[in-house]
Amino acid sequence: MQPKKKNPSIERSFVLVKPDGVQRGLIGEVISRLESRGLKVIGLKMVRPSLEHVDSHYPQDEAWIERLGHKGFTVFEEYGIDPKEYMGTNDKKEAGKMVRKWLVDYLTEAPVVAMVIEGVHAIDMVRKIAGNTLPSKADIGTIRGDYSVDSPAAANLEGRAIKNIMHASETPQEAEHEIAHWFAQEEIFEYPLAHHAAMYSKL
Ligand code: IDP
Ligand code: MG
Repeated sequence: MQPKKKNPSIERSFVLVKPDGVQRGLIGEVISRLESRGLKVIGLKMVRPSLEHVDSHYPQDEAWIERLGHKGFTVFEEYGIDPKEYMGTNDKKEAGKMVRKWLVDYLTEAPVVAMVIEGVHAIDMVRKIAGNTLPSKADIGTIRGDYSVDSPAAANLEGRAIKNIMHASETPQEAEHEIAHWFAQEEIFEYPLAHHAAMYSKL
């Protein structure tokens, strides 16, 4: 098996508080949940992104688009909903394309807060703190599970993206692309966190 990352102790992830998170006053809650687990904020800003900027934030490849269509279909299958009746297609790629368009519209509805997060296993840790993509499936105790119950069963019927408070990089490759896409080198800061000595060093 290929190693997942070279040095998980100084991994970087990219986080966005999405428009619903900003509009619901959850910026502080998201940051606080990341910080309280020992993750370090090394870049932070509020942005009103353009459609083009959000469009090139998300992958364009067919496999990713099909996966996006697939996520909703899993819920439809579970509840015996016919995707064709619900959103006009049985094709995952076609559904994925529709969802991607809704997603780009959603992320440009209001300002977002972009962050670079650093720490031990930062990518997997941030995903764990965020919870499942679909809030209806996210565990209680995760941000998405605690602050939403949205589901493809509601969103796809209305022709909109699932509102799930935050975005978090899924892989080191995604993180690298997203950090470079949203942050200039000089907007990322190196500094020591006082409590890291207590958390990680040999006493
Ligand atoms: P992630 O945000 O957990 O990484 P992705 O699969 O990368 O999940 O999907 C990107 C975003 O697309 C999700 O966060 C959510 O806002 C939206 N989304 C995913 N699946 C659906 C769907 O079936 N209907 C509507 N929106 C969706
Ligand atoms: Mg993703």
